[in-house]
Amino acid sequence: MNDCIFCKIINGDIPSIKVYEDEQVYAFMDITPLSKGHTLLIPKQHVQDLLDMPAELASHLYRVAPIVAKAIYNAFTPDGMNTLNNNGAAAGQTVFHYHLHFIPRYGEEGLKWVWE
Ligand code: IU
Repeated sequence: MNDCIFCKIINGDIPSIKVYEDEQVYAFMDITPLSKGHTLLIPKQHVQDLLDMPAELASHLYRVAPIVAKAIYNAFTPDGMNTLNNNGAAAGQTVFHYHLHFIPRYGEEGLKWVWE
């Protein structure tokens, strides 16, 4: 999709820090991280949200999710991690290309819910 910022990241038109890539998905560091190591995993195919995602693609993306999570644990050694995705503006979605957030949590900060 021409005006989609995440499609531009996948195409390399906008730079990003890559965490993982294969034929179907791409993971990169969030540009405004909620915590150290905040990463997004996205399908290369433009899919607006979870409701728009073909089952096979969802299956592949969630097969990759533990690989991304382990890479973040290895690199940043957090104490815990939230994984979540927002679907629709009412749910807080601001970029309308599906993305799964990986938000590492550290010590006492891990007990606070910072999604406000
Ligand atoms: P949301 O679930 O749609 O609210 O999350 C969008 C995320 O995309 C948010 O964490 C942004 O910081 C992130 N992001 C990014 O990493 N790079 C960008 O160029 C833009 C948003 I625009």
